Amino acid sequence: MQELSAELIRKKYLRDEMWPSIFCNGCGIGNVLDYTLRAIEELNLDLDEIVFVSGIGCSSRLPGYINADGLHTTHGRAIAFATGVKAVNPDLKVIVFTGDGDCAAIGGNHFIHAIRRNVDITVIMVNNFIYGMTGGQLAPTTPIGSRSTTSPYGNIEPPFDLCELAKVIGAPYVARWTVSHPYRPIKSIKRGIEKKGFAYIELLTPCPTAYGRRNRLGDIKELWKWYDENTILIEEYERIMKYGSDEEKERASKMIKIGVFQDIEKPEYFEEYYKLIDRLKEGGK
Ligand SMILES: Cc1ncc(C[n+]2csc(CCOP(=O)(O)OP(=O)(O)O)c2C)c(N)n1
Ligand code: SF4
Repeated sequence: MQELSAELIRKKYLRDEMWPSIFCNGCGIGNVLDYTLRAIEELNLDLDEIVFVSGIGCSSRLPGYINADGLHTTHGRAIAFATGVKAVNPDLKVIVFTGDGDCAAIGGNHFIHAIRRNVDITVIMVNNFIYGMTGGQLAPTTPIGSRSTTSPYGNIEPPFDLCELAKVIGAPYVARWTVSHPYRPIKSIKRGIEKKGFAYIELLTPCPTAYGRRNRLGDIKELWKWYDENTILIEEYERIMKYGSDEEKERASKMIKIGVFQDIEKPEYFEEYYKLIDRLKEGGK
């Protein structure tokens, strides 16, 4: 496998006519695209085997940049469309790009039911803690105390932890990383694509324009550093909660857990569905 330079990625995977991108300086969404394409390259997949699906939002613009079949659908409905694609083309790999608003607010119902059914899709959720595209409204993931256009005095709503939610509903693969380090997101995206069943990969992604600026998280460099300083590996969190001092526990409890939350095997919905159809065709009940 050849080393993938940015130039090679562009030639092999991207639509030239879509350049330059709409993303602001310092936005992490381009990294999400980069890591996804590197995962695809490492898995040696052909773009013809994949369909990219998204809703509406800055992050949902991603399928438009890839030289592959894609569906840029309606806000919140990416997972519903992806389920439809998988239903009629079970051999295709279906990758969803969705924002935290798209996935957890208007799209929350699709999220929980696709996991409950265990539909074989890979959902890459770009969590920037905010509605980026529409100028910075509160999302169900906005941390307590954070400012947005609709919480100008600080958010008082407890946020969803979508990894914990996906885990308890039973998603076979659940992971969260920050985009500030490429290796672990790429590894998780590969694992997610290979997983038979619903894979949820959440990438904490800086949005300097709608979130960082309003919450005074500093310039782009400081903002990206914030993600390293405010996240903790699950294993480290658990170690501290068991053996750490009160001070360490207090500090760890304020951090966002990153890592692999779940990696299990279970029956996939459309495999079961087509087995049932075959049984009925053979005259079974
Ligand atoms: C049915 C519907 N409701 C609201 C909107 C307006 N809208 C467009 S994008 C968006 C939120 C985007 O936030 P998120 O999904 O987190 O993506 P980001 O832009 O942050 O990547 C909203 C509310 C819409 N397009 N359609
Ligand atoms: S508004 Fe935020 S999420 Fe949207 S492109 Fe700009 S930095 Fe990225």
